[in-house]
Amino acid sequence: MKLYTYWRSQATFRVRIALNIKGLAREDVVINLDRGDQLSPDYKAQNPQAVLPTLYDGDAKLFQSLAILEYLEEKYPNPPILPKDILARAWTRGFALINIADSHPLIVPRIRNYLANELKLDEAQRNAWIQHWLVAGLQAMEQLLVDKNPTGKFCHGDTPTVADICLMTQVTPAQLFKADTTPYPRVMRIYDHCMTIAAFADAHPRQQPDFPGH
Ligand SMILES: N[C@@H](CCC(=O)N[C@@H](CS)C(=O)NCC(=O)O)C(=O)O
Repeated sequence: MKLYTYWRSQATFRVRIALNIKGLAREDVVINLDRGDQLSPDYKAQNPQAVLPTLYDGDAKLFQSLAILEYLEEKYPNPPILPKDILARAWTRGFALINIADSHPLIVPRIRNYLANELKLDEAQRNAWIQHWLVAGLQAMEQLLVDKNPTGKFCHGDTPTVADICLMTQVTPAQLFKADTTPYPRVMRIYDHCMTIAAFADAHPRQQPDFPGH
């Protein structure tokens, strides 16, 4: 498989974790978001939305991280990243969408650039925006865990699911943008546990070869 990636792309981080869990090898092609490489004609020809990730499984092109996670689950079902029970599947998908659909889209580079260049918000105002939406997601996740699974090592059951993958990609930007994570102990316990698992730790932004300083 070939993955278009960048070290701090959270959407790509989700896919890296899923590929690792399923034991699928990949070749990385780095698209430097800080340089705006996603806007190059070459990359836009592959991904007209000009966003990461894009994944090739052989000749088949896949885009949008949630669609990619679902594809991987359907084509490579073992080990699974969705529970068997349909209500549990709906819960884990719902949990994941807090990050994928409602929180992360508000903090991506094109939004941050719009806030800076069009709305003329200064850095402090932009950081307040980012922290606000990240914390809103963390609060919702924490409350869902209080209600459903207050002591678990994973969001659901004894093995990682898409919920844990998306919990990771809620916490890492919160840490990157220095939001306070201490009010979310259940979220952070699961984050810490996932980071003891190679599939998660190896996919972490800091472990990527293109992480600055490597
Ligand atoms: N909903 C998309 C998000 C795609 C996205 O916004 N990716 C970010 C990196 S995490 C990106 O490439 N942004 C480029 C930009 O905003 O200009 C997914 O989950 O795949």
